[in-house]
Amino acid sequence: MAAKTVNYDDSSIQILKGLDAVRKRPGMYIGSTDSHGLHHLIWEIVDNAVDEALNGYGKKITITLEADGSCTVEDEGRGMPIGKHASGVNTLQVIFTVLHAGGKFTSEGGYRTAGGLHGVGASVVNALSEWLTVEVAHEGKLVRMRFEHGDKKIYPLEELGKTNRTGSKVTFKPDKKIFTTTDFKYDTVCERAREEAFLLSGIAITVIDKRGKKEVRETFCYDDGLKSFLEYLHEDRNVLMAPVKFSGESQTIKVDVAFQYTDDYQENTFSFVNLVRTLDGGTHEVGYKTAFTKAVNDYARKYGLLKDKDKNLEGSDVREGLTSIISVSIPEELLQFEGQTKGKLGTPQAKPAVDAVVSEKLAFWLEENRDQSDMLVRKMMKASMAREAARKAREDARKGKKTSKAEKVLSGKLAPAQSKDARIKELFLVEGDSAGGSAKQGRDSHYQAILPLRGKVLNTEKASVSEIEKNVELNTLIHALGAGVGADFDYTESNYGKVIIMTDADDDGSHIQILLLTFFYRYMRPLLEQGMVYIALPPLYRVTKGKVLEYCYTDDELDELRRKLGKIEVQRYKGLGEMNASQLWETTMDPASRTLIQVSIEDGILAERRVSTLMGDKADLRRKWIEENISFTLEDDFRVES
Ligand code: 2B7
Repeated sequence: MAAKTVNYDDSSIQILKGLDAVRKRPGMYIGSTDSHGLHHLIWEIVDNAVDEALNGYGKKITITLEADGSCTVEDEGRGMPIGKHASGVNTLQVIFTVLHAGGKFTSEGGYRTAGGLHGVGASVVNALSEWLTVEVAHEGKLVRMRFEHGDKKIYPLEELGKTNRTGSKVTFKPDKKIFTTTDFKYDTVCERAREEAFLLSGIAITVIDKRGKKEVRETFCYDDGLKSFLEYLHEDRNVLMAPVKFSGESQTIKVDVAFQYTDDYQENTFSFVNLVRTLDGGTHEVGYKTAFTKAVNDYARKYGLLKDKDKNLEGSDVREGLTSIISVSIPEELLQFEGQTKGKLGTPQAKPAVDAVVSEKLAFWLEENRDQSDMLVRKMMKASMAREAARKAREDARKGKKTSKAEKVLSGKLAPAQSKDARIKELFLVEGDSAGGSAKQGRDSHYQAILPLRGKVLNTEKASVSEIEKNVELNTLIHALGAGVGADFDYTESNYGKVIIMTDADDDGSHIQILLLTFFYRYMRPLLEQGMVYIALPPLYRVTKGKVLEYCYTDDELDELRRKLGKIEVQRYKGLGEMNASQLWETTMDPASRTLIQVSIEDGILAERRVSTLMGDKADLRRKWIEENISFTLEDDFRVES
């Protein structure tokens, strides 16, 4: 981020560094040079267009993925400044060739709202592009400028003529030498465009893809964005009320929050700072939660729903089934982020600001909507009683009955590992008893434990905690991990460092994977967030030719082997059960030769929608979703890494 005050030496060093610094270390400026970094280029440019729109100029932004692999962003703002800059050159040239030029132009009394940590601007995009053109309609003139490899070749500003409209248009072609991929993903661009449109009520963002045979386009525009956001998230859930939204401003911090209850058990909070997601929360979330819990308790006491003898409702009771969106805009000078990935807001002022808005407006809303409020408080009291009962049961268990219960649940099912070191231990969840038997024989029992899964795994998307606790398979799994479940789950207490799902490579196997992942997503999410869940990849084929024995894990590998070896003998594995213990060890369990797929959550919002669509109780939506996403594989739901 640009320093607020720069002395002469600093600024001249910056200019001397120029764009080569960006090309040398692109990661420093855009995070990475993979697909993620590539798409970042688009958002850098779009951020500027969004800022212009937020300043009140131009409500339409268009992003076009061009046939030649370039990307165009267009707005209907005032048009970037095109006059001579103090330094003597054209202002457009400064914008696109001087690092950190951004902030200096936005001092029109407003502050940069869009963009978060990497808000480094147009020059970085130019530096990482083979070429970039900018067309500006400003104060009656239409002009154009072109750059190649950033500042390597700068064409003089061309005057194209007169115009009576205003706006800016930037087209850039990402540099193939810099990025590991230069293939923009239409869906990725749409997802983010939709999210920005939700957060920016009234602004229309259109995404156009001109690369295919047929042009595809979608426009995202919401009059009441946060409410639409909740409707989108809850499309296939049973909601208990219409979405509620509060807005306000406190000490230069703008606050928008919206919430809605569903009949689910999970709480979900999506928070944003200056349009950027704060995955790890921070002071704005704390302010929201504190105020929410207090307002509800005050209401419940005032109307005698909570009696004097009753304890207050806890935050987790209040938020059971609650989805919240918290969006704050904070002036740049107050911005402060924390944590390893800088995904946590540290700005102290955000807590009282959000607290003030929510306290006042929620208290008012509760009073104005007595029927709904009473219904919600009764639901929260039920959650509170369930929590108390669970706590009591745990306490009883701790007083002596625990070990016997865990032992009873696990006896005869789990083949435990000998080591006491959780970090090296692996828990295999194995489909079927026969494969479970081979796995038990073939494993390294020092650190590998086997839990065979019989019968169907429960669809936890539709089940309550008590149903889950009664389910034998999941109960066994919970006890084997020994780290609790739901709100009580603590991954640091896990008996295993890796949980490995091992199923047949067929439809049933994928279904079991999805059911287990759904359970982890809903009830042990930190396990996924910590990257502790894996999927084992058993081979599809056993190939022999004379004395040569090889295993193939994909059809491509098999084709490759055919090309290499000519005529071969191929055995197709229909299931894990067809392998004997030593084959299973060698191909699927031995760390020296196996392939594991690590499961992680790519994007909370997408995962949320996909999990609920796939596993929810609205079968028609599920069918529609699967039809529309024919390429459905696990990778679509959960990002997987070998
Ligand atoms: C800080 C740099 C980036 N800027 C302005 C004015 C308008 C304007 C911009 C923009 C992206 C793709 C098409 C202000 C210049 C800031 O100063 S950036 N429009 N659009 C944009 O980047 N779109 C501006 C005051 C008076 N006139 C124009």
